[in-house]
Amino acid sequence: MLRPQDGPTRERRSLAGLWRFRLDAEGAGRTEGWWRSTLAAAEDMPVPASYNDIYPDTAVRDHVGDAWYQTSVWVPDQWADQRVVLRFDAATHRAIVWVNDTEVAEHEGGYTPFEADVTEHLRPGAENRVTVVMNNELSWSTIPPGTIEERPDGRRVQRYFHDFFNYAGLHRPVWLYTTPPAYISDITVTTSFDDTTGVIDYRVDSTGDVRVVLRDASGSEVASADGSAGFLRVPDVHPWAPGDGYLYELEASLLNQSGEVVDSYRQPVGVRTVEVRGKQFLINGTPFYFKGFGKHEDAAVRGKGHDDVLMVHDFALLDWIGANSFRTSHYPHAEDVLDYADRHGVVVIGETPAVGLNLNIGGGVFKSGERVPTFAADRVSDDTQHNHLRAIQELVARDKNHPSVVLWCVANEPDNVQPEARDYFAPLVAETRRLDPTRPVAYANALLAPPDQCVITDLFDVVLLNRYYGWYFGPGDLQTAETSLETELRQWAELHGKPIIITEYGADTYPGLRDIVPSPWTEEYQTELLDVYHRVFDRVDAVVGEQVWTFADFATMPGVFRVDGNKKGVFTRDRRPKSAAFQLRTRWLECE
Ligand code: GCB
Repeated sequence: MLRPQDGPTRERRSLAGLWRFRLDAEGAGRTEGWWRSTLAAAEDMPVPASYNDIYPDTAVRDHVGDAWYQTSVWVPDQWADQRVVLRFDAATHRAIVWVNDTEVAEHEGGYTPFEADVTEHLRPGAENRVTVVMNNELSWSTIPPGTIEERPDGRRVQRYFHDFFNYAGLHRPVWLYTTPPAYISDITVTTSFDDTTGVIDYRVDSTGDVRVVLRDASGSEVASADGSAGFLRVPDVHPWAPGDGYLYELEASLLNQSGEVVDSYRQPVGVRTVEVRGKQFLINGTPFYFKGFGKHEDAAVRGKGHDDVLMVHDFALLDWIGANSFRTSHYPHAEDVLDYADRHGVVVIGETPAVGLNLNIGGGVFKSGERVPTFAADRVSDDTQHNHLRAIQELVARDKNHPSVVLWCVANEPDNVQPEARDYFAPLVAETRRLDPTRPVAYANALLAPPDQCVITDLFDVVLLNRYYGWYFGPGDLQTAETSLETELRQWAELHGKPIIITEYGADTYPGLRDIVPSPWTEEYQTELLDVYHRVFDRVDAVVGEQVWTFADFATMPGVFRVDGNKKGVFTRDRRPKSAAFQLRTRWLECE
């Protein structure tokens, strides 16, 4: 699915702004047909944004069930002979959409786009009603999973096993856009090198003859070809590389029988390769060391609402601190973010929303006592796997052309010890590789058992480890943390001989809490813990990356382990630096 764009044959209109909004915990709107008229008793709701924190009201923040959004859009007369598409960059977690009185789309999965051809349902030269019923419930079959508890007073409360607030709503842009009736529906590019020549393997999905032209960043044509699939060769290519987001532009044109252009689409292309060789992770044949963060989409008031202001600021902070990469924990981030990463040479680990597939961890906290099985007919089961597969398919379909994305992370901290985990993951890994043979595949591993008890890591290309020695394990004891971490990393390296990226390490830190003798929650403890980990990473050559948990403090569900959310940020939620920010900046800029 191509992102909407303006061009000689296409036009787009953003539906951002204030929509009518109404909560519907009882689900009355579906039976009463609320899409058929102007939404009654509605309040204003900005789009894009999560709805939870816009009004200071627990009924909104903790809402479970349906929520209705509605807007009106003027469709110009000139669009009458065009194909018109309604596209949601995301709707969390599921949505049904109506245009005027007609249902046009249904989608589940809160972080990937969906669209509908609404040509037949729109009235050009008139106002048209767009109504969406959103639902935020998580169950055993959803990705991520969750359960709903009913309280004695009848209230329904959403529980979940992951450690970030269950924000919901229209988090990302919504578009109405046109294409000609005959149109280009998809483009796929993969790239390689033949010595200093860049080779672009392209495929254009459409219904007719295709011509492609490749231009460099100055707009000069460097290659062209006829046909819907083929290769373009660029002598003396300028590769896309970490820190150098050089992009070519592939213009694909769909031609009619007289050779006239009926549709065209411009696809940015970064020429680069990714390879895992032994214990190394190579980008363009050169060993790459990941420096950066696991990062959430999260901000005060907006929740997970996409915001260009915060996006540009966050990338500026990544640059300031000397980071070269981040992981889109724990779901695909907005497409604008990946475009930005492409253009600025920032390396991305792209993750699915498969987080919380582990009943031995709750809200980020490890449970003690007997191990609880996660994979079972009445828990994470075939239905979950089916939805997980779809989440992978939609992620790869969306992000396959982004040079910044170098690795697929198909799950965060799943139960990797229960034998059934292998049957669950093997088909998912196989499908990811089939969909995209060019990128390595991984999952992020939690410390549940020693490496030799893990039943899934050999299915993957890279070992991603989230580690909390000195925090959840032996809080306050950094000496033991240092030896335990080193021992464990050496075991992984020996057992698998694959590159290891530490995708999480860190400590909750209350900003401004200081101490001469570092103790948990102080800024000094956070910096000292990071120092301990860095010493170990520098001694173990299989370690090819360090991504601190986390970039900035973020909202979580309430709990006694969380003080106004998760405080492991190197920046506060409003992006002020803790001491650790200066420490990381020194380390990361030094080893550039
Ligand atoms: C983890 C999870 C992450 C949590 C973090 C924590 O292992 O992957 O989602 O937020 O720990 O701080 O507990």
